[in-house]
Amino acid sequence: MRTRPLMAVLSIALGGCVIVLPACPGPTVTSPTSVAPETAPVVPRPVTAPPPTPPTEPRGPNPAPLTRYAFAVLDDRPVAYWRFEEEAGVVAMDASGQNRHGRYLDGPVVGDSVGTVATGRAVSLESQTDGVLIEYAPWTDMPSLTVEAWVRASQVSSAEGMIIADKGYTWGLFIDPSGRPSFHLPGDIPPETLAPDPIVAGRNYHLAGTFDDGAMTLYVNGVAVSHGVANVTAIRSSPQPIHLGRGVGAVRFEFHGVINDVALYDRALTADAIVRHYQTGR
Ligand SMILES: [Ca+2]
Repeated sequence: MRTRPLMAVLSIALGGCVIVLPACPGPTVTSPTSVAPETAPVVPRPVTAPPPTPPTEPRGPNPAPLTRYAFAVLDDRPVAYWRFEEEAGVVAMDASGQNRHGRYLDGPVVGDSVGTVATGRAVSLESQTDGVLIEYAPWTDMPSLTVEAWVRASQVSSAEGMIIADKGYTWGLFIDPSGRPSFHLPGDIPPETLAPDPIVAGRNYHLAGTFDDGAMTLYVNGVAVSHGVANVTAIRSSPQPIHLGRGVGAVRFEFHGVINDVALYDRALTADAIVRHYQTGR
């Protein structure tokens, strides 16, 4: 009977693995020449390393420093907050820290201003199609709501009215054809709230609309100028995007002028909070 060579026996017993080959699985024997790169001491981080970015800081390639107005908004915990501090690109950063970014449509002029230092740069919308789009997401379905924005319109009257901020067929902050601000649920005529006076072209305004259990209020420069009662007690959910400065499905309702610092909250802010925002940002 022939006897298998010892190496062949080991090879069979170990499934074809030969102990002396470095490619075999099992405990690793490290050659002396590979020690240096593998075991080089870890250099501790310098004590001056910057701390992690707080969650409320805006994310992006060029985050703008927070203004006192931005702090006032963030103190009231918005669900989304677009400051329009970008100077280029197509992303409108959400400063709420929740990454609910928007997208600039059709090349609006970014980096403009409504003229107040507190609110910084803004977005200027003068063509029929420029605006900002925030794609639908479940967070946009809010039974109670506050929407606020700074605006400086370059024209006030229009054929159909001008959208400031709108969630299609759900709610809208609007300038009606005669130039009067409105916060309404689309389709209801007359609108639930409507300012008694038109805005003036070239002037800055802080506008806010609130909805709570069917009660709707429109604020202009911190003053509640119109109250209304909706035919629902909770804003319905709908898979519609939010859009600023224009309609989405057609070239309609285009806003002409500058929009700045649009914030949304999933509840009705108090009158005190809204006047505080106006006073801080004007
Ligand atoms: Ca801004």
